[in-house]
Amino acid sequence: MAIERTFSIIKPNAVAKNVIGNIFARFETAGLKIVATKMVHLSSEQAQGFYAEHAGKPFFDGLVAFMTSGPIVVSALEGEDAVRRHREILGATNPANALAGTLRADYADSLTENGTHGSDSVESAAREIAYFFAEGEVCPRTR
Ligand code: IDP
Repeated sequence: MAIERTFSIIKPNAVAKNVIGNIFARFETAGLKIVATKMVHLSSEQAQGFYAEHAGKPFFDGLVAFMTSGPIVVSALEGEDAVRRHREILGATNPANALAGTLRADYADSLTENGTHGSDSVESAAREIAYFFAEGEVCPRTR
C-alpha cells in the first residue's frame, strides 16, 4: 500500500469543543502521522479560495461564514492509504449518515458544521496542503 499525504481541518465548532488533542489521538492511533500543523483564523477570502469548487452553491455563503467564525487547526497527515483511512475516521459528510465512532458522529453539529475536513484524493490533498503550508513546513516522517 502506498504512503500518501492527506490534509485535515479541525473546523471552528470542533476547536470550540476543546477536542483537538482527542482528534489528533484518533489519527495517531490509526497510524497516521502529523507532518505539519498550525492553528489559523481564516479570512473570508481564504475560506472562499479553499472552497472555490463550491462557489455558487446554496450553502457556500453559510460555509464561508462558519469557517471564518473561529480558529481552525490545519494539518498534513502521512501514512499508508492516508486519504481513504483519514476519511473513514471522519465519517460521512452529513453527520446524519456518519457511523458510530467516527469524528463526525461525535463532534458534528449539522451538515455545514460537521467538525472536520479531509481531502478526497491524493491530488486534492497536495493542493490543499500547499494552500496552507510552504514546502519546508512539511516534515516527512516515513522513509
Ligand atoms: P467533504 O467535506 O466531506 O469533502 P464536500 O462535499 O466537499 O464534503 O463539502 C464541503 C463542506 O461543505 C462539507 O464538509 C460541509 O461542511 C459543507 N457542505 C457540503 N454540502 C452541504 C450542504 O448540502 N449543505 C450545507 N453544507 C454543506
